[in-house]
Amino acid sequence: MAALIEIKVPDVGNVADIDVVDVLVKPGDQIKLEQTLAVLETDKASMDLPSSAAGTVQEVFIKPGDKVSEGTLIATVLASAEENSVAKPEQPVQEAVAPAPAPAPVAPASEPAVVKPEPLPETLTSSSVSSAAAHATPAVRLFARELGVDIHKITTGGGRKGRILKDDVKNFVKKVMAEGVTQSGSGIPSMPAVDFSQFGDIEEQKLSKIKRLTGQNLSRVWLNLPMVTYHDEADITEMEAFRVALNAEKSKDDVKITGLVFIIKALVSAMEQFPQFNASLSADGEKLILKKYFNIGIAVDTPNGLVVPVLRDVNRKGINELTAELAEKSNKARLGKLMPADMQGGCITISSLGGIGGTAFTPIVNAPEVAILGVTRAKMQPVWTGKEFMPRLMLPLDLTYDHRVIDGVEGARFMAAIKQYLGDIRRLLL
Ligand code: CAO
Repeated sequence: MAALIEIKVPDVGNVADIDVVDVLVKPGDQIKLEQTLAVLETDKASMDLPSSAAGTVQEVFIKPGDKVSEGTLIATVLASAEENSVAKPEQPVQEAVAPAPAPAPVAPASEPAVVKPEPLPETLTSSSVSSAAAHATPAVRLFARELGVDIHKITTGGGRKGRILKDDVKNFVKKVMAEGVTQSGSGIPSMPAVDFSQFGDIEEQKLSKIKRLTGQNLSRVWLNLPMVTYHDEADITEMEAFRVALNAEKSKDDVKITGLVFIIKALVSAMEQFPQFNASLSADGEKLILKKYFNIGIAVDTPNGLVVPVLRDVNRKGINELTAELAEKSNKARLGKLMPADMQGGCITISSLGGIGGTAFTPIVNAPEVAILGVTRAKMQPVWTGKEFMPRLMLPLDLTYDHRVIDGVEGARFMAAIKQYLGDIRRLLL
């Protein structure tokens, strides 16, 4: 014969308004005697509320966030006489109240209040809680809650009969955090979704594949590399005069030489002088892989997003050859005709915004390269020679480097070398 048993909060020792932090059963669940129905928490202790009856849960009257006191109705359980030696099936419902045993506090009253944890990755706290009570002591449950871990997500425990131990909780956190780092590149909390339509009209535009991939790569680099950007200016007055003279010799249909080609040559000469800039850090971070080839990536703006074709063996090529190659590769890039091989094997990238403007910016290293050179618009400036102000064409340069590989002083010396080559391009011949 079955009877409906009301399960109430027992005498908890003069404490009222206890927080319900977890409810572990729902209507329809089959529960055993002593199975934990809910987890309660005061500011001093956490306690499991065991069932005083076995049977089928009919109704649950509390939810996480509620406050309960002695006598608060927790749930009703339909218990059969066979299942339930504690319940008295012959008693009427109203009289069949079987108070649960007093829950055992897990922390002494003198312990500090439980600190509410910061939100953790969803994988740790997911609310898809199984109704089965996890097999763990209240102390381990408290520990899990302090870390923001939903203990029901730990499927196997290392203790006797699969009991979840503190070490199981720690291992679970380590595993989830490691997975989070691999998946998102950071393990940092994700940005909240915002419904912008609540503020006005909006239109959704799908990102191009290039933009999405570039975004992922840039985020990965941003989070993995400690980057420093160093700014300086090169005096390109003479270089510009030479460039203008060279272009004047060209016929109308020839591709014109842009300042970028000289910058590429100057960069490579500086890389020859400072080999640590023509290098990559090994994946384990233990070795520097020095490259004996000089391939320069050029960031090219295209309608689909940013792409970086690579000019190969720049040290062996002259200004005219590089001019033709830059024009060909940047055209191919804009037409979306670059092959993967055209974009591989770069040693350092140049990001030039000089055609547009700007005074400085902080480009992001195109890892596994260790540096990137940013270029903005050259402009005539009065430069003090020690005796007088002279009008000089000054080119702003921005060198971002991976600080794990390049020291600040090396960065400054490398930039000084680039400036020297650009300031007197005859040095490129040396
Ligand atoms: N200062 C002053 N003028 C400059 C200059 C500079 N630093 N750089 C270029 N110019 C001038 C050029 O001389 C040219 O002038 P004319 O039209 O009078 O000949 C004009 O600006 C346009 O140059 P350009 O940009 O077409 O040519 P480029 O060789 O300098 O650059 C390329 C080629 C492919 C790098 C460029 O077209 C481009 O795509 N730039 C964008 C790069 C980019 O998106 N970077 C990513 C930033 S975010 O990481």
